[in-house]
Amino acid sequence: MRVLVTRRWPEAVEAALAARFDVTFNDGDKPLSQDDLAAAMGAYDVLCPTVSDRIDAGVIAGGDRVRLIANYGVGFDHIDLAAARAKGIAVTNTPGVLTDATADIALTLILMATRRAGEGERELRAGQWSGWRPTHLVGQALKGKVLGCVGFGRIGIATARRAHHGFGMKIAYYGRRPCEDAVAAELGATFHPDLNSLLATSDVVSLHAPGGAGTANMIDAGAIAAMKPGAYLINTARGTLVDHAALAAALRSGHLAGAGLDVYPAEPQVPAELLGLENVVLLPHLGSANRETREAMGFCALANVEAFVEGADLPNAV
Ligand code: 8YV
Repeated sequence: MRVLVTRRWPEAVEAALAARFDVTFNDGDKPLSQDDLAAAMGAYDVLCPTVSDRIDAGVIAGGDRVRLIANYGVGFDHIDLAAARAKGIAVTNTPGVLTDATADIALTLILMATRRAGEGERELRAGQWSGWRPTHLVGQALKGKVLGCVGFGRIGIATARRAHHGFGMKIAYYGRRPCEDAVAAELGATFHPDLNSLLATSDVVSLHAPGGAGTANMIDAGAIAAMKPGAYLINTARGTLVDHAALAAALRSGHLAGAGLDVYPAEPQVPAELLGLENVVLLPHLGSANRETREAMGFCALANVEAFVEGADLPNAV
């Protein structure tokens, strides 16, 4: 059983994988090229990609040996599922294990944006801090403000829990259907079946919808116009959800007070119009980046590979 892992994984997971399978880890900091990925389809039985690999129809057509694509990560919009399905290739992901880490980064961005922490750090490091004064870098409080979650799955709910129980925020959400009664009761969460209605009511909007064609540019110029003046936009989901030219315009005009982003449409490129703006916090896709989570993601992917080899039901088929 030949397995290709496209990036280096935490040591403990690599050791566990290497003990069971003939595994190749793509060494180095660079993702594999599209040609390398296509060639791998004919040379390996299992491919373990990450969000930085585009497993499109061209790659999938590259060979007939791969039978399982075990993604290291929960989002799978970088994998052409229809092309995989057409060739009978199973696809799995790693849900659940990165919920807390990603919700932590959502809160990091909410706090950094509303308390102007990035601006303050840049000012201090540039030697421009002139000392404490009552009007210096004054941000906004979270207590009593409305957090509007666009998407209310595991990560949306975990973000809302932190914001509500930890910071006293009120919770509203938009999604395909209302959440479980127990969650709604715990958080006092208000369901908005209409996106613009959620946007109009939220002081902080946090995106937790999957990427892909169905959600591309859902936060476009019209949606941003529907947001409350002085609101904040937070994105830890996928960059493709947002029209960044419209976001930059709203940040420049002051319609939005700020934004916090961890993801971008064509990573590692960051939309140039954002780089010069003080009121946006820009992180390099850190959502799942803590040691425990990255290990758990690896062991979750490994469990899927093992189940596949044993002919058992795949724990996380998508
Ligand atoms: C992962 C993510 O680190 O799981 C996801 O969907 O976006 C990340 O936080 C990344 O995808 C690794 O493949």
